[in-house]
Order: sequence, then C-alpha cells, then structure tokens
Amino acid sequence: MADYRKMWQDLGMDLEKHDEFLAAVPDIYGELFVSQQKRPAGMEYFDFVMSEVHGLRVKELLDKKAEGKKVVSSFCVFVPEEFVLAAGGACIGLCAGAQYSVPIGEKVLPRSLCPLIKSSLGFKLGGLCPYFEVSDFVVGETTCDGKKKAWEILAQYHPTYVMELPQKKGEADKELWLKEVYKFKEKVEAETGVTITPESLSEAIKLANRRRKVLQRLYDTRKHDPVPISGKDAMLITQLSFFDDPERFIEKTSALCDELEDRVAKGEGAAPKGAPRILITGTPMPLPSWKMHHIIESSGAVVVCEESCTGTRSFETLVDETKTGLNEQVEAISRRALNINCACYTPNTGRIDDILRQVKEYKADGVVYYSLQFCQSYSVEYHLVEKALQEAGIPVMRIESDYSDEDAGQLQTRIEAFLEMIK
Ligand code: BJ8
Repeated sequence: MADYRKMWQDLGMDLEKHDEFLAAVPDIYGELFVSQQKRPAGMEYFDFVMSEVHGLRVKELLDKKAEGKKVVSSFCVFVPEEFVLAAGGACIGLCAGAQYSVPIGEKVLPRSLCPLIKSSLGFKLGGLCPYFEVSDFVVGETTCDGKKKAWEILAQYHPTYVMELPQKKGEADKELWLKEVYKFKEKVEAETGVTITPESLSEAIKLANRRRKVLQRLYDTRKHDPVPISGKDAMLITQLSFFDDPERFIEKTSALCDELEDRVAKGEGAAPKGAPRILITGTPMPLPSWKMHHIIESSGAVVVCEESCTGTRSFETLVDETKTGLNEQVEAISRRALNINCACYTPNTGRIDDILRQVKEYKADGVVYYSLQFCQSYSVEYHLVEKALQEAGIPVMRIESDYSDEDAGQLQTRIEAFLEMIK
C-alpha cells in the first residue's frame, strides 16, 4: 500500500492504534482468502481493494470532497443511498465487524450490547476508521433499541442524522416512512446545496439497481454444484460493495461473473461437487467479520448463500425504475425498505418465506442461524424460523457468537457435528 500516513494524520486518526489494527490484516487475509485453492482469477481486483482498504478509496472520497461533493455514511441497508448519489455525493457503509474496536466502544457502551454497535462506535472513538472521518454525517436508524440509543452517544462525536423506521408494515407505517424518506431527501439537498431532479434521481435509482443486479448475478452462480466461488469470497464482495465506487464495482463484478459463468459451464468449482451446501441466515457480518464462513468452509462444506444484510437483503429488492415524476420516485424508493425483511419488524414472516425459498434456490443442505451476542431481535426470531425449517424437513443449527476468536474451536466442533448429521 502507498504511504497514506499524512492523509490519516490530517483526518485526525490515531496513527499508533491504526497501525496496530491494520498490522494483523495482511496475515489474516492471506490465510483466509489468498491461500484458498481454485480461486477465480477475477478475485485479484477485490484482493487489491482489500490491500488498499484504508488508502486509495479514502483518497478518492477526499478528492470528491475537494470538488465540493459530500460523503454520507450509514450502518443499515434501509438508508436510501439514491438521494446522495443523485446529489453527486458518495454513500458508504461503515465498518462494524472488528473485535479490535469492541473494547474501545465499551468505554461508552455497556458490555452487554451487540458487538456490531460496540465495534462501530469503537472505530470512531479510537480514531481507527478513515471512512468515518471522511464522512460529512452518519445516518442512523431506529431499528433495534441498541442502535437507536447509541446514535445519541455517537452524535457527541460526529454529526449524526437519525431516520425513524417503523416497526410494522401497515398503512400508517408506510406513511411514516414515506415522510422520513422525504425528510432525508431534504436533508441531503440542504447539506449538498443540490436540488434533486427527476432526471438525477432516475440516474441514481438505475445506478443503485445495477449494483444490486450484479450482486444477484454473482449469487445466481452460487446456485450451481460445484459452486464456482467460495462463500468467503462471495461475501467479501458483498461487504466491499458498500465501500467501492459503484461504477467500478459493477464493471469488476460483471467481469468476475463472466468468469464464474464460464466455470459453471465447464463444471469447475471452488469446492468439490457434492460438498455440503450451507445457507447462513441472521445478523449482518460487516467487514472484517469472516469467522463463520472460515469455520464452515474449513470443515469441508461450502456457504452458498447469506440471508442477511451482508447478503441477499442488500440486493434482492430493487427500486421501481419506471416512475418518472419526483413524488412517484420518492414513493418507489420508500417502498424498497418495506420489502426488506429485517427482524426489527413485527411480524416478520416474509423472512421465513425468503429463507425457505432460498434454501430451494441455492440447493442448501442445511441452515446455520447466526446471531450476534445480545441481538434480541434475531435471537427471538429464531424460534419461528426453526419451527418453519423443521416442518419443511431442513436441518438447522443455531449459533450465537461475537467477533472474537475465543469460541472458534468450540464452533468448529459444533459445525463438524452438524455437517456429519447432514451427510
Ligand atoms: S436492515 S439487520 S442492517 S437493522 S445485530 S445492531 S439488529 S442488536 S444490524 Fe441491521 Fe438494518 Fe436490520 Fe439489516 Fe441491532 Fe441486532 Fe446488533 Fe443489528
């Protein structure tokens, strides 16, 4: 990586801590990703993105800001990035998946809180994340209680704007969310000084949809046996989709999909034909949380799909592109969020339908229900998901974990037993 120390210093980061944090990444990445056998050649680009993860892309965003554009960051797929894109800005998803930043987050948050929230605030408080520093403001949402209250603390350290997401999907809830989406559009216009037009919004909707469609194309290749790409690599691409320049990401992922489709035609796999196929469902796995995929794939199985926000929930629902009037477009954008089946909604039966459908589509042999420690929404929802899967005769196991490696051995033993049972 080029020398970005001056850039990080100018951003006000804690260079010492940041060095310590990044020092471990090359070895871990080499062991988990680069050492994989039969990797598609197209992964080279994503390896490059990772090698530059706190460098080149941050510089690009700073260059954008020098042109007077804005950078907006978020932690949730509900945030309508289309308005930011329409105003010429960049919308990025922030890191929230590292154990390193968890104890820093615990300085202001209770230990008995989801590691995703502790990690995200820890990145800001520890001066560890250049994306946080580059962003003009963070968009939070009222999804789970932990996040909702954490925004109040985050606002002490960084400009924070909170969108109120309804908990149900009735008519009144739709109206509330539509109003919130309008307010967000106004917020973006006020921050950027750009008036969003039907033309600029139409372009933005199409761009965001193209990114979602290329991810769907990538995931479609995973429906084959042998699967042409490992679960680890596929999820890494989804994780990077939140950071990368959208046009470049679409181009590089499309090229990779060409290669993967060719592999499918030739019957070439990243895992052997007939390897046990696992669908993971549950809480998101934000960068750099790769533990579960590594454990499953080093036990001889392959992850074929993630029903999560670092998986299908981030791209399966598109915004209707046929609307041409501004009000219709805003309404179409608002409808997308209400079609995402997050456990923060009640009831959330659509998620069960999604899991059952995806098990068929991706030909999964079993389901791993993964929830982060202290995540009540996903932990409680397990009961109904398990019941539906058992009724359908689909093996399921539940895992509750965090970002540390302390339970890795124990998890490996449980996964191996589950795979034995599937066989
Ligand atoms: S749309 S899943 S990205 S809210 S894991 S912080 S719920 S305690 S992340 Fe999420 Fe949006 Fe829903 Fe997706 Fe709370 Fe649970 Fe932690 Fe969570």
